Amino acid sequence: MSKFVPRVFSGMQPTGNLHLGNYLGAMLNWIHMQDTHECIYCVVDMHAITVWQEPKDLRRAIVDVTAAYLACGLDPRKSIIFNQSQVPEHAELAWILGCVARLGWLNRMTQFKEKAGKDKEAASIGLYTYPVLMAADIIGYHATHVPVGEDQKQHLELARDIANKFNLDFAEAIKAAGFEDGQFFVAPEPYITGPATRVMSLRDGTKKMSKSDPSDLSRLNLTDDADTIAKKIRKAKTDAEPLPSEKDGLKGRPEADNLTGIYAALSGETVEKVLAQYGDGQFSVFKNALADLAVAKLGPVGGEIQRLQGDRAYVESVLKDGSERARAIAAPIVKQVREIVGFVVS
Ligand code: AQP
Repeated sequence: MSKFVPRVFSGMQPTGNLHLGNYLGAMLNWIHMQDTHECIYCVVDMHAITVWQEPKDLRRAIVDVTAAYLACGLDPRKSIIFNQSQVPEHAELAWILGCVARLGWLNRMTQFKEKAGKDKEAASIGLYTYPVLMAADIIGYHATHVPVGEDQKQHLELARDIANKFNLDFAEAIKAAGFEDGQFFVAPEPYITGPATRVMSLRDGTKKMSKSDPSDLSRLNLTDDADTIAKKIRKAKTDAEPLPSEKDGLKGRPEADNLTGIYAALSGETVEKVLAQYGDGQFSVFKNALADLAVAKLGPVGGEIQRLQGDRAYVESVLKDGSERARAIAAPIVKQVREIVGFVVS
């Protein structure tokens, strides 16, 4: 049995409004895990600045994303909710882990390649080292489980590699510090599960739904009103064929596959059942039903986000309290890291 207490850590970037992909891919698991685990949920503002953010927009986005966390059902009495930059141990540990991680490991990260695009020379160094900060976020709390969407799988594997290499590189010092099994860091387990671990763009079924997509029509934001949700679903790209009645018929049809998956995830039904009901019928009938369902599920969340955005003082108090509680966990762990790597700690 592991000596590490089960502990959940995850985060989202305040780079815009939370969307359906964030909600189905990560947030639903976050909410459920609050009842079974000690949970730490972070607004990762230091990750956000790996691409340019207007300071006043960033400040507002941090509050807005926190409001969305709370509106979705994260409860500050059950979970620690905070913004990353208020706990300086994240940055300090990222530096140390950056000296453990290998260049070759980072060179393999596909998200950097996608985000940096053709002009890699112009990308920030932070965008390149982003996965090392993410490793520090997680292992700096000895977190054992990380609920994320499918797109984060590779970064999680890197966090595991960094944790294991640290344990190996410093095995003697770790034992000398009293960890007889040589395990200082725990290699965190990705928790990628649920009906929609990869929600795709409404404009292109081969691209993931993302906050940073320049087209707002590509995503359903949790703050969209009923008319906007209905409009986006009506305009969602589809192909010329009707929906198939069997799951096999979705192969090679990314948009139909995505919309069916979204319906199934929101309704709690299987894809087979959705296709049995809407297969062979007109796409417009299915889209109307999907719009009604999305409005019913997301509408109340959007209303609550708006209410909380009007109570900025409360939202900021949640972050302040959460940051103090987070720091109380991270600071002793990072202090031990300083000792293990050989710094003089006075
Ligand atoms: N489309 C998605 N489907 C399922 N899960 C998703 N996640 C993000 N998009 C999807 C999961 O949500 C959590 C927060 O991720 P993020 O803050 O990196 O969100 P984002 O929307 O991907 O943000 P950006 O700023 O737009 O980044 P890029 O441009 O990289 O996509 C994570 O658990 C993620 O897996």
